[in-house]
Amino acid sequence: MAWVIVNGKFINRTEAKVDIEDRGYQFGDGVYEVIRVYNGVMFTAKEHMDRFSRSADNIGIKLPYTQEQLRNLLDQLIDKNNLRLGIIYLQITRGTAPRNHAFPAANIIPNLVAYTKELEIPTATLHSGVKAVLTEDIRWLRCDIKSLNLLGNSLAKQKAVEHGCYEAIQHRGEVITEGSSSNILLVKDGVVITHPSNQLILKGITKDVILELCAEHRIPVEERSFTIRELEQADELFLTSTTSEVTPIVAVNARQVGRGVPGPLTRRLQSLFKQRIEAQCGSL
Ligand code: PSZ
Repeated sequence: MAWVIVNGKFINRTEAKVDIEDRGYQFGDGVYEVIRVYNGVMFTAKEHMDRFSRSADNIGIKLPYTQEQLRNLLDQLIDKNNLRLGIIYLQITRGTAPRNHAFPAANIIPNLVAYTKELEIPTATLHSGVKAVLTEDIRWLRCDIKSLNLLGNSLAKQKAVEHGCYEAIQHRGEVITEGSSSNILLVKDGVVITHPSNQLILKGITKDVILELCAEHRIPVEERSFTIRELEQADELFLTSTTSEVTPIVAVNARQVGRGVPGPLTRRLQSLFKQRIEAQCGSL
């Protein structure tokens, strides 16, 4: 049986229901996290808790638990579901109230849910790399908030699928922002370049681990905006996310990146990333 958490209670997946006037359902009025679990242990749990608190805070939702209480609930969920390798999905909405754009009264009770899913490490794409397409970034200007409103991201990903690609790389005019559900990093002359974590992108936890690893290993990094043209002339390109880890991108809009195979620095960062996971969660 699959257990889920609804407002602090453990219930059966099939018993969990959403009210039609939940503001998450009607307005996308909520925020979420996806947390990777390796060997039954959450990877970068603290960073995910911090970002969840920040996202909720940014839209004026007060979390009903401390980070420690929440982490404890999620650990219990992992145990009850015997989850070894997979993800936790966690979301909170402003709550249930008669439909009105403006926030309901301050005493509204937020709805928090969490569930788990088994998920393998994507070894094939990590090894061979993936193709991507470019698409205009049509999203709002607070992409730093991990909001439930994913229509822009979803339309971008659908374009990728229709082009036989794994990911859509978004750009605002000439500037590359991020993937539909990933951050984008390029390598040029040994330097890792990626968009700064401002309001135009999500501050990816996987990306930040990579930037930390770069600092530790004296790999030069530039956090700055870069253009479509720079992306086309990159030596190496890769995307990062909780589930895709460090995935090489070997073609963009059907043109090969560098030599058209995963590059040496990408490979090195994949290996350092794996060591970091193993240090926190045990051997894979
Ligand atoms: O399972 C999936 O498809 C997942 S799990 C996490 C994501 C997708 N995406 C996270 C994400 C994102 O949605 C956007 C717009 N930018 C960057 C990222 C990467 O963030 P982290 O590394 O924190 O997962």
